[in-house]
Amino acid sequence: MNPHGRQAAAPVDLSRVRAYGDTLDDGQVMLSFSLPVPYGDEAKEAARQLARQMGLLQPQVYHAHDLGEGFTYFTVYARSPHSVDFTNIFVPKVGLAKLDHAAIEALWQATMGTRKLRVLGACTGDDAHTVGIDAILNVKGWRGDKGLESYHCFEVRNLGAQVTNEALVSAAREFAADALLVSQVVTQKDCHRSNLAALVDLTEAEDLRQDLLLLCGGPRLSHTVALELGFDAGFGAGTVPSEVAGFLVQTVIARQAAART
Ligand code: B12
Repeated sequence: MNPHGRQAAAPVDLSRVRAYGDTLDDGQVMLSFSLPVPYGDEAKEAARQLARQMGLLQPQVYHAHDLGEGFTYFTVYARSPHSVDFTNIFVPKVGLAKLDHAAIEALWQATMGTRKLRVLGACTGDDAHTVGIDAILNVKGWRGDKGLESYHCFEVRNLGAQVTNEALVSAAREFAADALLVSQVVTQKDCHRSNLAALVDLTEAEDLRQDLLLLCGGPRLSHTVALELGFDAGFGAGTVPSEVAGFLVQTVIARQAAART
């Protein structure tokens, strides 16, 4: 017993972790979805049956809401019999030292002198969500962390929204960019994947890929997805500019050192 009169927590078997609701290993999960059927008892039964087909046990419809026009929204509580082996999980990480503004500037100046690292940013394809790329690039920055424009070591150009891959690559050539920073927020029908993969293809076709660091970011992007798509790094929700600045400076310096040896 602990001081609160509760049973001491049982040790967790990390090789078979299950969802946790009320008690360890009970497998309880909550799921929400909509169906294109009118609200009513038949709709709730349809939601239960669908949950069973997903492999969930004892599904209960906790909440159903009439969305109108023949659609219903559900929250279903159920038990999942599945587990994962947490000891066997590997997630690629950007993995470089996290440096603050002053350390980033000092590292660049000590190694590269007065040359500036040229950064070209854009929100590409049909995507008009510029707040994310602005948060990384603009002087004001994000969450008290100043954007790349506030660093002496960067020369930043932000092309804004709905930039085609062709226009971005053409601007990269004209600007002699060291790095392209691409934001993708809309992910409907996986348009972010096809658009980002097409950019990689285009930089290869234009014989620019080896001269550029390709970074992408957005709330549904990760370093893993970025690597899958042929980018050098990916940054997700909550990224602050200094993480990106640190990655850029350390990677360009490392590449330059590797090229010399
Ligand atoms: C503001 C907003 C808009 C504004 C955008 C204004 C503007 N100038 O940006 C307006 C009203 C125009 C808009 C329009 C639409 N929107 Co909208 N919008 C949002 C909203 C509410 C906030 C987005 C935002 O600004 N977040 C704040 C920023 C700071 O966060 P962030 O983008 O994640 O960026 C951070 C990281 O991801 C990262 N990052 C981002 N980009 C990059 C790039 C690099 C290189 C790096 C390193 C890091 C990085 O760093 C940032 C700081 O930490 C979201 C919902 C939400 N709460 O997220 C919906 C949302 C993104 N919109 C959505 C949709 C569907 C649309 C529309 C299609 C709606 C419609 N039917 O018309 C249109 C699309 C327009 C278009 N052509 O793109 C959906 C997208 C769904 C999806 N998965 O695809 C969302 C999620 C809403 C929802 N729940 O359905 N939208």
